[in-house]
Amino acid sequence: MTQRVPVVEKILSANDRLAEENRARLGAHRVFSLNLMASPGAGKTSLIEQTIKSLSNRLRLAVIDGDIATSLDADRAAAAGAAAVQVNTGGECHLDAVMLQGALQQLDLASIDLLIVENVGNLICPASFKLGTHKSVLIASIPEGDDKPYKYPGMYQGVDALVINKIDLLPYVNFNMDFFRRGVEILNPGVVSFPLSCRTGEGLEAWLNWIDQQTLIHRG
Ligand SMILES: Nc1nc2c(ncn2[C@@H]2O[C@H](COP(=O)(O)OP(=O)(O)OP(=O)(O)O)[C@@H](O)[C@H]2O)c(=O)[nH]1
Ligand SMILES: [Mg+2]
Repeated sequence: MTQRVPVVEKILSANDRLAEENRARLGAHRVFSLNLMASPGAGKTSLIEQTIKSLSNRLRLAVIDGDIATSLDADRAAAAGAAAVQVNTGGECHLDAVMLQGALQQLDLASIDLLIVENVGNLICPASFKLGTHKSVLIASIPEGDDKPYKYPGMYQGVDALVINKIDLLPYVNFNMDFFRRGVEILNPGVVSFPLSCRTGEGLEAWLNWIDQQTLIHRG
């Protein structure tokens, strides 16, 4: 008789256990952490750069960047003024808890207040793999189109905050904000959202206040 082995479930539960360990490690050093997810090019690194520039005078920031290849994003985070570690997933479309564990070992957690993890650009796989971070944030961007909540529900459902980036492009793109927001509301009622532009700086203040507040709540 053929036996079915629930391999995927086992992988995910092993990942969950490691994610708990990561969470405990971060907690031991009072590091508040964000998992930033989005499609490729939505503006994850741009938002990280803006966040570092605005908050590094009062918070000690570190960034872990996940990409299939290159250290381009970690280089940008380092140039903006944060401690930065690049993880190359070698083809995997998401970070997982083991990768985060390895990256955490390369950081001096005792000298970090806020850790931002930039996940691999993708609206599917990152939603399935917990990392152990405290809050997850999704960045949507105007040129992606207003139908993305409907087409990628798993990602929109699980996040704690939503950034809507590139609002400077609203006059040039056919993006129906009401339609977009209705889709978000069905999946994630009341989720806090930050329409902003990393390019012009419009709306950034509210995002920065949220991070500040969350870091304060977490670190007590
Ligand atoms: N017009 C406009 N362009 C933006 C904005 N934010 C980012 N961009 C541009 O969008 C492109 C992608 O930005 P990144 O920050 O590299 O995006 P990312 O999500 O980190 O990309 P990957 O890491 O490759 O998935 C760059 O050319 C940015 O200059 C914005 O608010 N408005
Ligand atoms: Mg990036």
